[in-house]
Amino acid sequence: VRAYVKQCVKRNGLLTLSVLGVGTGCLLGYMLRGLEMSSQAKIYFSFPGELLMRMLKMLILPLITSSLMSGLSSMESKACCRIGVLTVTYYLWTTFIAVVVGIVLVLIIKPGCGTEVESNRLGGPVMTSADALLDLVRNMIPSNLIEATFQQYQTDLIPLVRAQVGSTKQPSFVYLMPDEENPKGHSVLLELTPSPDIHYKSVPGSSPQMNVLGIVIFSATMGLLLGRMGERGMPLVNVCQCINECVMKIINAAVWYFPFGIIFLVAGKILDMEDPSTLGRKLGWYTVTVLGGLFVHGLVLLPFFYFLLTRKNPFTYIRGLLQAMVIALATSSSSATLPITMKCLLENCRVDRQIARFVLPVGATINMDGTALYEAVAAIFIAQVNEYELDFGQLVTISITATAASIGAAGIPQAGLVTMVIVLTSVGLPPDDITLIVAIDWILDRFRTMINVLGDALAAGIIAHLCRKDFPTGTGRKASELPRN
Ligand code: DAS
Repeated sequence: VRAYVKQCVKRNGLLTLSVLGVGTGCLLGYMLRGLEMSSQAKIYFSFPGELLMRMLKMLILPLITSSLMSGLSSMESKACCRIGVLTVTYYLWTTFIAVVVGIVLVLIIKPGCGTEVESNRLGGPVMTSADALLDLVRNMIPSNLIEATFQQYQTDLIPLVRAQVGSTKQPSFVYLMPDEENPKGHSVLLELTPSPDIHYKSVPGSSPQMNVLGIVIFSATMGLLLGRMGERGMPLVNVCQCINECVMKIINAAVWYFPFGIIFLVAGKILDMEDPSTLGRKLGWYTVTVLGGLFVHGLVLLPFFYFLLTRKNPFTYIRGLLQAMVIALATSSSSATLPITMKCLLENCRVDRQIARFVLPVGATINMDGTALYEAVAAIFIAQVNEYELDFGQLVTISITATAASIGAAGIPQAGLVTMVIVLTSVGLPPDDITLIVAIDWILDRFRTMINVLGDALAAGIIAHLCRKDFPTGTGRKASELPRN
């Protein structure tokens, strides 16, 4: 009985505390909104939440590199290819389905028709979707790994940068930063150039975002090559396995801080948000459409695919993922949630370690069903607000570019807002019309991140089941029971 109670507290106690953390954070945030805190006070208040984000981000790089390199190096090549093809096919298929769900819902509900939403267009040159799509390829091949660890290439924001800083030169790196002077205003865009005259100031609570896609591509390539080096590669494989085990131990220790950090992370966000009552009038039906689409895709279609392909109860599996989904809701970053998703998969869902190590890092980077659905809905919503009739060909273009944009979106807060430029420009819509939906984006971002994480984790369970013959360890066994490989 003692062991069961201990296990129950370990698995559910943390989840309960995390859910209570989100609730307490919402309550605290609303209570403090009336106090009109100074921006400095807000930075101090949000500090415990910032520590939570930094703990999670700190683990992303060692987790992804060690997981992919140790996971792929121990797979034999045929199984590796089979899993790779199966994984990417499944990801593309579910992302496309998510986009179709979004398009059908937004065409039925028509949230943008008759909606009075002011758009403070910044003007400036229209960014072609080719530039943004080129970002996708640039980020796959980082010019050097140190830079990739700290910076993600983003030209999508050039029109906004030019409009705000009057710059005419081509910025190389652009980041959305909180505006210190006007915390309620939209972000200040800073620009980095690779030349020595970098005029970059670190703003508390924000930091350059990692180019996870580049890290994943490099680590997967290294893992495949290591696997073919036989004994010669074993020293590095062992190092990766040790790093991976240490990262999982750090996660097990850090998770008990999370409920406390979540309170201040959520409360800090609520302190800054626009008055919900004004948002409700302007963007109510848009929010309903996005949340409705995420619900249909995440809690109806994906579980149905899981049942169809594994003949197992999807909701038992999803119950094991609740901790990761709560962290996704609190952090709105699937990359930052990755360590917890990995922990849930191995300990609660008992997915084969090798499969989890490969499918999850790739999924957290390129599989974003929630983001794809959101970008399709947002683009058509913006077209409706502009009374711009989209024909069938343009809807097909939106479905393709929303899928591509979600692949290119990093697993960081509001990444989907940035890559939406690809979708808008692909059908001739003004890219800076994203200002129509910025105010509500931070809430919707949390829910679409939750669906992104859920989609990655369900994919790992499906792939593990379909490839169980390739792995004698099979699924359903505790990670600790798996042979050390
Ligand atoms: N916040 C992103 C993520 O981490 C999703 C998005 O911005 O659309 O998955």
